[in-house]
Amino acid sequence: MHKPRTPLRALGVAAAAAVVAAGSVVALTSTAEAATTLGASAAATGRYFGTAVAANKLSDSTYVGILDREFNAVTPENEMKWDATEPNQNQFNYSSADRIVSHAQAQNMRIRGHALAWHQQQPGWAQNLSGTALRNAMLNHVTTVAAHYKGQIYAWDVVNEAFDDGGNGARRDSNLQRTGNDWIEAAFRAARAADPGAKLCYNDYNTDGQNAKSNAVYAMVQDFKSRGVPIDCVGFQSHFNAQSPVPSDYQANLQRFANLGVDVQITELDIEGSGQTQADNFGRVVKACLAVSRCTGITVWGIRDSDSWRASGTPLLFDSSGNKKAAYTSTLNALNSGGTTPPSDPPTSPSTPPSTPTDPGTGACTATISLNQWNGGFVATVRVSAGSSALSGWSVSTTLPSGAAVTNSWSSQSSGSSGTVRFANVSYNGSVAAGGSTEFGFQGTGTGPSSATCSAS
Ligand code: G2I
Repeated sequence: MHKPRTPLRALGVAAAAAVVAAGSVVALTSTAEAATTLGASAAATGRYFGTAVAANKLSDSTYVGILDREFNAVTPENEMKWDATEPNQNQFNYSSADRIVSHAQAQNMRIRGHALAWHQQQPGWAQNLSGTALRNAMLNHVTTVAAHYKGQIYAWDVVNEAFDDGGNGARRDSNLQRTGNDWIEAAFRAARAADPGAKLCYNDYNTDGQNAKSNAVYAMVQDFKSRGVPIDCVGFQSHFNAQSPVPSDYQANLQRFANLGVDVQITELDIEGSGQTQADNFGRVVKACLAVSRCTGITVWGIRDSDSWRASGTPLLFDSSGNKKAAYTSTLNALNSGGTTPPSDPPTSPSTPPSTPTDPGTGACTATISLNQWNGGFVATVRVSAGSSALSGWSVSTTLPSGAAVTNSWSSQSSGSSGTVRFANVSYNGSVAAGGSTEFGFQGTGTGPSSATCSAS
């Protein structure tokens, strides 16, 4: 998986320089063992160091020279997004993504897949869908793309940027969110089924320190782990500048997520600035990852400043001519300063909860409906909440207004489609801890119901 170690000749040059600089044999010993590229240095503590790659730059020899020398992981910058891979519904195009994948494989680099479900960079046809049609199209997309790359992806950003920036800890409003709050877990389940070997990540920005948004993501991950929704990692994009500096609690925030039992990864690192200030910031971020044993790797969002999505901020490790910046040196030194070792890859988490004994309860439950109603149709998201005892199964009944009909449901087993309709739990969401809750949804034509009754079974 990893690139070959740095040639001895290169180490000799580095060691000789260290003797001159430090004037001591001790320095020679430690520096002689330090690797001289980002990827090899990260590999020394069991991590990867990657970059975003654009397929149309693979013909640029300076670009490819740095890529192949320095990095041992890649993330396609745009080529695996929905608009690129499924430009027309059910017509998949992997040509640009496959060029990056082939290059990475020839170089023994890991591949991070980015991104299966996102509110941005959707093809036009998907932007125009809603409700069940969009839900099904999204699940079909996740399944098909993840299956195409089965066995080749180290980690997938299954869902990207699904939370709001407003400080309210809410989900971001989007066409995907309006298909029902469980769209994220549905995407993760579909990805697991399609490629059981890939780590499945949730990826976001402005979650790099503890704040309302990262707290909301934290709660979601905690909930997913408790209900057996398959999630293996959380990506912290880490796009920093003067308005959004490296948070003082960056390492602590990575650690609290790791403590939930997921890997953490720095997925899109760039830091606007220059000189020693920028260099120090890169060093801090790298050291934070190395201090967290479940921080398994770092990806910068481009190679040269001129390759960046915000090139004017010169946020990367190489200048526009491909020369190493002070930020590069600081990053390399931080990687070589040693760190914790990630646990060797455990098998990915099962898609059903481990058999933790929950009270086989038969307590009372309540159901609350949140309705997204439009002219002629609706999506209902139903939250089933346990009372003071746990549930081992539940069913929810609701009476539809006349003329309304259920056309589709998810995360439940429905019976009946008009009049009084009943929804029972499915295998993975029947157990609800005391005080806990779960969600299911359904879609229909006409006017949706506003209330429902829950009974425990
Ligand atoms: O915006 C920075 C990143 C934030 N997190 C998710 C990442 O996927 C995102 O990456 C950027 C790419 O670096 C840009 O290259 O995502 C942008 C789109 O949201 C990418 O920009 C787009 C341009 O907007 C399009 O006009 C262009 O056609 O790149 C496309 C391909 O070059």
